[in-house]
Amino acid sequence: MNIKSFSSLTSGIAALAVITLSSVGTSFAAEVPKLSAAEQAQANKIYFERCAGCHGVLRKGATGKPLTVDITRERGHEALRDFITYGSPAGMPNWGTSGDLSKKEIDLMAKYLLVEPQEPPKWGMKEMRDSWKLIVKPKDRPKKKLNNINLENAFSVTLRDAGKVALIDGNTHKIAAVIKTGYAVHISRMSASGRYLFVIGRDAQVNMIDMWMKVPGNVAQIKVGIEARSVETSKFKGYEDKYAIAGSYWPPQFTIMDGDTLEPLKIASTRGYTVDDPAEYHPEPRVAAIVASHYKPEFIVNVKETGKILMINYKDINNLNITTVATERFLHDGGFDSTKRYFLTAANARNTIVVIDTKTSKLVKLIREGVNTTPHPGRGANFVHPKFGPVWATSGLGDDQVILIGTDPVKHKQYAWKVVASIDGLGGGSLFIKTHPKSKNLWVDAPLNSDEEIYQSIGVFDINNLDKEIVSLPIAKWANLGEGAKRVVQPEYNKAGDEVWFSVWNGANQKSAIVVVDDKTRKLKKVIKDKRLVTPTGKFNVYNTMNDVY
Ligand code: DHE
Repeated sequence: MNIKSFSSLTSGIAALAVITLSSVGTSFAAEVPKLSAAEQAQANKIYFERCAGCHGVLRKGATGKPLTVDITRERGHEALRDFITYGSPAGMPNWGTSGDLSKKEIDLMAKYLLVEPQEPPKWGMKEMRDSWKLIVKPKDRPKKKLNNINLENAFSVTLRDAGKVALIDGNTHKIAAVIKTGYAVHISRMSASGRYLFVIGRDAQVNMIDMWMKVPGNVAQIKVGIEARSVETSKFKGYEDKYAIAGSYWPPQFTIMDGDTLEPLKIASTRGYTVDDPAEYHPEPRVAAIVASHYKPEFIVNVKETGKILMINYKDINNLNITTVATERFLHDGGFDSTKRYFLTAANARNTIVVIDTKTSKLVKLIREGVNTTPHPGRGANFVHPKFGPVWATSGLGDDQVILIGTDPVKHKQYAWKVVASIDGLGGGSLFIKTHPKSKNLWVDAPLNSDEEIYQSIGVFDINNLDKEIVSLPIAKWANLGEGAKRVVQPEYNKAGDEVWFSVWNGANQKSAIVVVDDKTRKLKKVIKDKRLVTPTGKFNVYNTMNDVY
């Protein structure tokens, strides 16, 4: 395989599709199907879009089960086909009965899983530099803000299948700009000053958007790999806006970039031994969540498959000092406690919450007792419980429980780093939970639940009265969009904490919307509808994101 031939490829899918062509026509064991070049390319595309996130590029498993050929060949074509069609209560989506994949596509994927996975190409400094575009040099950028958008209350909204973000003014509820980003765009993060917005696509394209431009737009762009999910910026005092970091799923590595230009400065591999077994070398330890420490010049990087958290000190960028904390495997997402000193993150396939002290760069605790099944916090939700004091909450994918963990080791020592309560949420298949320091509400979604009434609604608790049953609000109904799945996903507050926004996530050819609810009355305030709002999912309020308010 010739690496040079990939340097011009712009999307991960294309790269994944091309690399397997060389394997077509090679002989496999008799029972292993032979796929044509076109079938391989199509299956690669589907696998990248639908499967790789949970099962891994090399199919070694993480949130999803391993799909290596020793396992798939044992299962056989029919069992694989049925599993893909109907899904499982453990969280495998029902790709067939949901209508997402056709019978023909499922048959192809069942065959594809019987064929040995191919390793995608590497993506090093040369490929990165070739992909790097400095669209507007720092010296040519505005010297002051040139637009009327209330930037601190703007929202960057992921338009997943459009490969764009919409910048919505939180005061007027109007779309201020729609900006092209990477493929199947995933999350947005802010620079510490709030001037620059960083967006990462699943194809590992990072876009840097200048919010001071008359119409905010891209000033730099780079591809840090072939598949990625996370991006963050330096936030420690004295290093504001200095560096950006992006974690890749493939190749398994992280890249530190110049915070003004996205010029790639340092790449480091995350390959290594797992925390379970010092003899188990993992070839694909993907980078999941990244947060920026407020206590030290450090990035905190979750390495999913090895179960290690890297505290990367960026003080001396040429001599990176990395503290490796052994925790638990399959690290996914997480966020800070209300003091921003402790990082709480889910090793979700191990039903564990890991607590890291960012001041000492040490593990505080692996919390297992009382943790819900497959916790999925997003960044979690912080509030003061009447009895337990400050707590951090998460919902989960595998059951309907919302768990509260005490986070105050000084004044509420007896509750610190323990699951102090587990309460009935809206349902399993929950992805995100949110509150705001000024609010008395705790909002919980369940977009991956199998019950339509549940996945089209949002649940809300009164944080001073958590014994009272959760109240369900029919957000998708309020949006009145016509046909489609209309999954309600990710609550996000405005800066003032008096409005909460929800995405009503429909198919790419169907109508979607953002629903704004008055936080105090829990009544509908506004439905933002616009044909440009294609598949809205995550929303990132500028002020809350730059200050880690959640
Ligand atoms: Fe995400 C955060 C990975 C599917 C919406 N998602 C994250 C993070 C990771 C991750 C590692 C934490 C980033 C950070 O904090 O630095 N997501 C993955 C996957 O691997 C997975 C399961 C499968 C895949 O193939 O990508 C996946 N994610 C999804 C979706 O399908 C969602 C619901 C819709 C979408 O837009 O793709 C989705 N993920 C989000 C959102 C966040 C996120 C909105 C940020 C939440 C926050 O509050 O910070």
